[in-house]
Amino acid sequence: MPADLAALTAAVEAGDRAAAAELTRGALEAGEDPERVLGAMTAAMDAVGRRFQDGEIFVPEMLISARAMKAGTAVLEPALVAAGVVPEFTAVVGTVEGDLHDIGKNLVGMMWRGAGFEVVDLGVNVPAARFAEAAAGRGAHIVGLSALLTTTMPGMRAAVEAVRAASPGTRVVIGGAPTTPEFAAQIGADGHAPDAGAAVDLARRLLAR
Ligand code: B12
Repeated sequence: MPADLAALTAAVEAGDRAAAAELTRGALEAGEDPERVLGAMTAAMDAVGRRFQDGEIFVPEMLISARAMKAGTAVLEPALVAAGVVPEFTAVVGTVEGDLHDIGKNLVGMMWRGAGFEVVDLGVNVPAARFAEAAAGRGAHIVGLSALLTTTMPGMRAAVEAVRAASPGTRVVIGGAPTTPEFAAQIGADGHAPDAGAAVDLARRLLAR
């Protein structure tokens, strides 16, 4: 039912958790294809990411939309599993060793989930070897490293090297306030994104076949 899906997109964009869950339930009960229901929510997160990049909205609004999407996907998940819809890409995210900042990393993880990726979140203070283990063990297509401290940025180089050694085909991208595209190039990462919206574009670009 297209009208319901448009309402679902609007609910996620507005960050209305209850409506997102209810409209997801309604769409499924009406026999809507779970993949199209997911697409309606992904479209909302794409719009949110663009508005964030354009400076129209800020972190709190993005978090609220991401939570609404989470409420919808919680309802949708059993239907997706039953329909055999598997995420096309697996991503590993984490904040590098010595660094406890996780708000930005969480946003990137949420936006990647919103883009339909399976996201394995390793948390904060993650040693290089743990990124490598997870990338190889989960067959990750992409690894996202976050650092907010200049003192923990060197840990990104170690993590890039460890992932490359364990899992040569995996893309590695970095972000966090002190990082730059130049630093990403220096440490051999595949890319850098300044915010969570751009992280979606970057991942899609790198993983495009
Ligand atoms: C909140 C905060 C904290 C909280 C963290 C809580 C938490 N759960 O994360 C607490 C209080 C714990 C904290 C502690 C410390 N902090 Co602090 N903290 C901040 C603060 C104010 C905000 C960070 C934040 O969440 N920003 C909002 C998010 C959304 O933005 P973001 O993280 O940059 O993420 C975006 C992008 O960078 C990008 N991104 C982020 N990660 C990734 C990853 C990938 C793969 C990609 C593609 C993109 C991407 O996308 C995100 C979303 O758009 C910053 C100041 C600032 N303005 O950055 C200082 C700041 C980072 N902290 C700082 C410092 C010094 C510390 C402490 C050392 C303080 C102390 N003396 O104890 C400790 C260190 C603790 C540790 N070992 O990590 C300094 C760092 C200075 C430096 N150059 O190294 C800053 C810059 C403050 C300052 N101006 O001095 N901090």
